[in-house]
Amino acid sequence: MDKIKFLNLGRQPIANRFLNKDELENEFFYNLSVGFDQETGLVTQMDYVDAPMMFNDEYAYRGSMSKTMRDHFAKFSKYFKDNIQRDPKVLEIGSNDGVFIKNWNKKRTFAVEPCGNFAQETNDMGYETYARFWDVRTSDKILEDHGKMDLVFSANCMCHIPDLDETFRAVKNILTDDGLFVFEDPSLERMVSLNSYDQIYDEHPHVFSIIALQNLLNRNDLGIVKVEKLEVHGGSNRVYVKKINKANKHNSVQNHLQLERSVGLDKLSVLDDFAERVRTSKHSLLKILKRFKNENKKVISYGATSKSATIFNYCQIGTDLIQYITDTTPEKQGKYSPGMHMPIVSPEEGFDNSVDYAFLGAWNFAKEIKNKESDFTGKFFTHVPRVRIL
Ligand code: JHZ
Repeated sequence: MDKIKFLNLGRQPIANRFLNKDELENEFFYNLSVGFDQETGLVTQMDYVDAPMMFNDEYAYRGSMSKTMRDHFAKFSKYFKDNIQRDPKVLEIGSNDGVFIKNWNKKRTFAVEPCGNFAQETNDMGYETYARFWDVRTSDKILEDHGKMDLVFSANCMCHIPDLDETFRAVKNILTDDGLFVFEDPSLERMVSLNSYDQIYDEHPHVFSIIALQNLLNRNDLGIVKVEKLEVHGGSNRVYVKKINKANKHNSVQNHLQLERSVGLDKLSVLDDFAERVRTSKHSLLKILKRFKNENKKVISYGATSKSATIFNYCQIGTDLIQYITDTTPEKQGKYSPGMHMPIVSPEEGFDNSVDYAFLGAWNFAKEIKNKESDFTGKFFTHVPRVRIL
């Protein structure tokens, strides 16, 4: 790849590695900088963290923690069964805690999940799960065991895999001739327009534009047939893909490509401007936090997200500015946040009306959180699309 660097987010930890007290001393850090691949238009990190450092038996993120995501996958599964195929043979790549596959037939649904703790969990639920990384060897193995798949689905996983050529070849290998490959990941267009640079962390080596995906898929004999704009995870795209000889394009593909070209996502200068806005966002966030501190306010963060690991480490925000973080995930509670070592507590313990300001670490669930916390007398604040109190 011929990458040109446009953004440096500094020294960063493993974003989903929540630490015990005795682990604080020896934490792993790397430099997070982001580049633009001139050949494909892919926005991608300059250096990738080794996958087993991030995805292992201690992986803490649970996709089913939010009602928004549970409903989101149930809705897509119903749509697919009602409109495309009633009882397809399904493979999910990156099944996490089963939030997607639990909507499907146990006998005809298979999963790949490299984090052993979650592979065990979905195997126990009755879905045969291969505890390994997705590549051509894994694809060959599943092909041998179960044959080709009508639907290959993947949510928030394709953008986690550095080698996209191998990844897409492995998908093509296991798809039936008329099969659909559907995946969803955060959108570059939304990240740039919302200034949500926190979409970038170790687990997200790439942030996808449709322009780049089209280049990468086509060179692996796959073609995009449809693109849907999604509101989840701060703005994502759901991309429908078929083998290239079956890939009749829906209008949405051209519309998305046109939108991205009009914004200039195929130009480095647009990404340089974005990087400048990221630096401005950092200064504004630090300014408002210092103001709260001078006013003796109680400030916490809501949701120990991977995204907030990027923000807190890039802006060097620690317990002097934000006292602690609340999160509903049992695996994160009682631990310390990556890099800046802020304590994580349950909402029952840490979220009440003694809090003056709560930073929305999980800003992508703002609606769900505001509904749930309607009795909160303090205020939420966020950095998207600019630093502001809600
Ligand atoms: P959330 C993860 O990113 C990592 P993160 C991963 N790389 C990815 O791509 C995306 O997910 C999809 C908590 N919470 O989903 C639960 C509350 O405490 O924004 C979660 O820990 N109260 C796989 O970590 C976190 O916030 C609530 O009411 O940035 C949300 O994490 C709600 C709704 C959530 O993803």
